[in-house]
Amino acid sequence: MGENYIDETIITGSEYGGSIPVDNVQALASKDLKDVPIRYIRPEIESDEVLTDESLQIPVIDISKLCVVGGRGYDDELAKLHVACRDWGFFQLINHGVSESIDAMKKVIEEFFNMPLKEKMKYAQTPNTIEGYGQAFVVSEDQKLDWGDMLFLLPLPIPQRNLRFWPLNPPSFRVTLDEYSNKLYGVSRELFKLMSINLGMEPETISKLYENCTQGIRMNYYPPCPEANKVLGLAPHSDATGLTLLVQVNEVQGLQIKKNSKWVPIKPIPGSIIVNIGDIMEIMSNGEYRSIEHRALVDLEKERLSIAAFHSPGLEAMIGPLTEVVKEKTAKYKTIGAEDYVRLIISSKLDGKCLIEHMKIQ
Ligand SMILES: O=C(O)CCC(=O)C(=O)O
Repeated sequence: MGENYIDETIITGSEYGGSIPVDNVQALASKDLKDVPIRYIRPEIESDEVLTDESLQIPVIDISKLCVVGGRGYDDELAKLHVACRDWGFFQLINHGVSESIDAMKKVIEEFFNMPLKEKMKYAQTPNTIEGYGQAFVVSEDQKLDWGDMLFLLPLPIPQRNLRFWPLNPPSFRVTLDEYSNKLYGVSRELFKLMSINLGMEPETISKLYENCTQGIRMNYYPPCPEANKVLGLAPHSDATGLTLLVQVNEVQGLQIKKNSKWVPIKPIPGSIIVNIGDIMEIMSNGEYRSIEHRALVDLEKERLSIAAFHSPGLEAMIGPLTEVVKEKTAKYKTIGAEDYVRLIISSKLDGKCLIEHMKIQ
């Protein structure tokens, strides 16, 4: 199994620690390397089984059919959403109505990563912060490294934004990210409503917990790699947060999810949002919905970019199975405060689904 990936946090500010600085991968990749440094090589991936059967794809949910309760196609699509959350933990969302924002965000993020290193380094992570430009959560000197750089920001809650890490270049970056954050938060709230209904609760039960949502947006840049089949852009992990909305920026594929111990390559529908259930949603649904391990591969010749928006309840929330879901059944997970949950993320050297194992009641 892969290395530690505390990749999605619900953390704000500096108090929870940061990442050990390592080489910029984009700069490394531009050096016409013959051999990739050993810290990026992952011998274990050679023996991983990857499904080549293209008919096995995650469900596609048309959210336009879910706008009017009881409207045409509503019941079928709602049932499909429930199956997607329960049996897959991943689905593609189409007709979401936020395409303009997504296109604008794709453009600014491509522009940002194409800028000279010196310009990007103005927004570099600083000791003890998780926001900024750099790499995700390197916690030891001998840890294997991902073949990718990222810019990670926390747009929500708004009062806690740290604009020091928000690029001023390209000039439209900040306004575009602000709009993107707002639109994607809106989509996540719609989904929470539908999931609440599917879990037999009042429509607002889940979204109320996300009123003070912590939203992290992680923009990933994976340069081409001369040994693409030996490295990983992002090692296997499940998202520690509630719900992730992921957008692939260009046409280069690389996302794979784990299903029945095999890796399934995902083919994003152009314009779609890939949605996945995070650990918090698995816990709150008492295991009815599952967070799924996934990873990102890189390409031999082309760069790949993606944008992941992670949504978690505010720090005042309790993380545990919802009483409305548990009813007379047994709670399968512990209940702890969101701040303690964050500390649990940070203090464990996570491996795959290790965090959720800590939360399970044995
Ligand atoms: O690049 C991708 O497709 C996956 C990104 C991802 O899983 C993440 O940022 O946590």
